[in-house]
Amino acid sequence: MNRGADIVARTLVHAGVKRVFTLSGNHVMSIFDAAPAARLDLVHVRHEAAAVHMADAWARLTGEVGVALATGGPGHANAVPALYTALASESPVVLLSGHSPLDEMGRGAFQEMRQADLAAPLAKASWAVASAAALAQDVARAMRIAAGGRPGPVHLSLPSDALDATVADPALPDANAFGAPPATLAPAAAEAVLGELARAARPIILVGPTLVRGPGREAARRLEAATRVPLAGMESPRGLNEPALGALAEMLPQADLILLLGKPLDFGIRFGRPPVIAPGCRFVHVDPDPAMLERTSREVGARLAFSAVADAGPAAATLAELAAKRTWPKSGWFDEVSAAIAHRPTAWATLSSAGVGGVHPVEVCRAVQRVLDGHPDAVLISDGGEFGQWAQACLTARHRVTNGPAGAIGAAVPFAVAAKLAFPASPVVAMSGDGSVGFHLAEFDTAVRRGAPFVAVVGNDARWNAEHQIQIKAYGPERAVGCELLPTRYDLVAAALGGHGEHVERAADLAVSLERALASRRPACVNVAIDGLAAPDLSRKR
Ligand SMILES: Cc1ncc(C[n+]2csc(CCOP(=O)(O)OP(=O)(O)O)c2C)c(N)n1
Ligand SMILES: [Mg+2]
Repeated sequence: MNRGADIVARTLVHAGVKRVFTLSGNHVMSIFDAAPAARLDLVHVRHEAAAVHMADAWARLTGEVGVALATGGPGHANAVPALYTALASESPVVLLSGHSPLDEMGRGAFQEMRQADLAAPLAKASWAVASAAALAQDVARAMRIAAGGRPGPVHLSLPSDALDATVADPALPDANAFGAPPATLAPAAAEAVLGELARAARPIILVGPTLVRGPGREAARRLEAATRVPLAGMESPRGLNEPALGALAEMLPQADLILLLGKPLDFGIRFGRPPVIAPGCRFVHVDPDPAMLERTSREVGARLAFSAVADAGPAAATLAELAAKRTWPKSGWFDEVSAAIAHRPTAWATLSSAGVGGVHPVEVCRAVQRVLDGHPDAVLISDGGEFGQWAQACLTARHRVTNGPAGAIGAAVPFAVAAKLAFPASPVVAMSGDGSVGFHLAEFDTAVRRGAPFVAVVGNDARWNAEHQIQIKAYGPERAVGCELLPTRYDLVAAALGGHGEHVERAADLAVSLERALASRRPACVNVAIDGLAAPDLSRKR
């Protein structure tokens, strides 16, 4: 059929999209109708924000554009907030939303809403398709924008009359309409960057989210290995204090040159100012977005030694290739910074819970790490509060999806569903606080229907501990208010939704519970009564 909805479905499949994450609604039923014939898999969920989170995790784990589909009006409005996490994590997501018919706009149409305006601040681009004839090219353009430069979410509203109309020319866009050639780093610019690194005594490379995953991460690691300039990935709202970076924050003030590679100068490094960064430290900035380079220049002035526009991944690859042809000065700096990043208190290795007040998060992580170590392609999801900080301090896996620089809690369960669909043979473990896991518990139902058996490990301290910790530090323990929760049996909720539940009160039971959870082959919740500790302190200055 040459109906607009069929063109949309066929265009997506033509672009390599196998599945969309969606929740039904009047405005998009034509696309649901078109999906089977186009061989487009509809993963239908329980909340539109979860669909966007799934598309986000799918994009980060596969490198493909993740596509979410919501209905118009309230469905769209539910989906929009989840774009913020994708935006901050530089995740190429396209949110397609149904929309009132164009010929009823301004006349009080059903669920009429200025949808593009609503999504615009959280997206790289946001618009409504103007006619049925424009559908295919607009879908291609949305995907191209999402994947290009600094990747990120794009929103496209699809008016229902355009979806229902017959399209006169059903030709699909050329394959190259779905992606633009990357902006590479010119060899002369690359040599200038490498020259700055080579001349510095204590250089550090800081990279953004696209260089901590997939092929970008491989290129970044090659660059670090060739230059022996220490490199750190930054994708946390806690900036340099991300627990995965150990005691890096202690080394940064000693740096005399920082290469920002696809990493904006922002709050995460305190805008390049002392005491986090030395007043004399110089910067080199390579970024896809000229506005980011201008912002750095405004912030640090003449301390910006060199800048160039280029996409982060290709720039890292070029730099690595050219760096391998140079000889690099030997110094102890690389080992010093690496040791700081690797720093974890030695007591953690042998730490065991007293048995009162719940299991220590380090013990939970020790048991989970054994699961992750059991598979070369294991996926770690980390979300939510102080427990998430312990997880990020203690756990490593080949693939990691966190709530990222946005710091928005609650995406663990939808992330885990998408991760299991992307890596069916891998163990997928989602670490979440008890507060955060409550946001999207209903997605256990989606996981059961889709046969996506992940394991959610809930650190249950019966409170919103991260905020409780702020209260006791800033206002005093007697003024802590509004952050208490109940020791809810989230394991029983998962079981009621058709999954598997485990309740753990003693560290000694963790291993066997995790094993049973994995063996159940159902989406599982391991609900652990933990000691509600503040996030780990990784400084060595104590
Ligand atoms: C969407 C969103 N709402 C609120 C916050 C503020 N916040 C950050 S951590 C946190 C508490 C999380 O509680 P829980 O998941 O139980 O983890 P815990 O800190 O208790 O380990 C809150 C409310 C946020 N970051 N994002
Ligand atoms: Mg909690």
